[in-house]
Amino acid sequence: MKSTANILAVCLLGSVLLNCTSANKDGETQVAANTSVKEVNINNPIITDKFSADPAALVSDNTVYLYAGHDEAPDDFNFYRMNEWLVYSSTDMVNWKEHAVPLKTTDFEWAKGDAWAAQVIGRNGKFYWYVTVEHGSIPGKSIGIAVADSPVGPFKDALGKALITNDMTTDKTQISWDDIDPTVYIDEDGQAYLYWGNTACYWAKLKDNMIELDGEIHTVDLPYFTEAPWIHKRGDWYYLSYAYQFPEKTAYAMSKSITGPWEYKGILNELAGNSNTNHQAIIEFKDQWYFIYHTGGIQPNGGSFRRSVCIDELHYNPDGTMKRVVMTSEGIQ
Ligand code: FUB
Repeated sequence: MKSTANILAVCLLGSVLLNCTSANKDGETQVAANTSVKEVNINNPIITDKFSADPAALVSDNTVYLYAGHDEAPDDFNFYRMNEWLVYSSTDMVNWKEHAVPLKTTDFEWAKGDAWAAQVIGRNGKFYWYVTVEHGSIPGKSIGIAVADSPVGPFKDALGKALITNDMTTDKTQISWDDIDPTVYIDEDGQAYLYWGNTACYWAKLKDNMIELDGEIHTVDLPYFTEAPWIHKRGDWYYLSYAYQFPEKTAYAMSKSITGPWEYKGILNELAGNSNTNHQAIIEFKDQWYFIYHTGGIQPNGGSFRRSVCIDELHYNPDGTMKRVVMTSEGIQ
């Protein structure tokens, strides 16, 4: 992967940073322009030696851990081929260190592949990784949980079976791939919530042990919900961002409670170029908010099934709504 800069762009910072007025020997006034050159690195995508997708991020101990699925589809194969997840860490959002592959679909004996979107959360010194995989015996996608003592693993199956299987939601949606894309949030009172879904957006409480549901599965109505819910909180607002329509944009809703009602607020990020998915994660780190997503930005073969994680800044309006993301090549400097 790339650490700081692999491509260097040099830009003149407005050309003139400081104009100095001085008198020459004839007494005429001259204006001398002091120009300054600022180096700008092309930091998006942040990983360039392999394809990476469906980012999720965790802040722990002054470090950001970035988790992604590994897009392994060959150039002539136009669907997802994903067998493992990846983990990277950074203390500045610019330089990323790759760690050993922390989790594969084969680590779940009951699963038969498809390392789709996932998210890690810490609780009581353990790190719980909620993953999407194809179930081996119950047709359809499912959600499993891995656990580790460190954010970089090693992770192992926490439950020995799926937490969510397709047959648990067929009363709500008939498709077999609706139980995907888990996002987890622990509220201030310690109650943990799992949101997930494709076509329908589901949520349920988790028990304190983080590996069992605590109550029934609910559905949230969101305009054009496709998939990829992500919950975050800023101040007293909860935010539920998600992939909207298909090809996907990112949209979001806000609420004063994690259980809703959610008020739709509009589009947060535009189509991710030549990738028909966009899959966002949102975190705050060292007083700056970040929007982490994927594009098909690595050429010539990047695209919907060979995606790459990118990061840009996220900003808010005074009323708490989020400003539309500006996807950049420069990323975080
Ligand atoms: O990577 C496989 C699937 O594509 C994810 O689960 C979705 O969010 C979409 O990005």
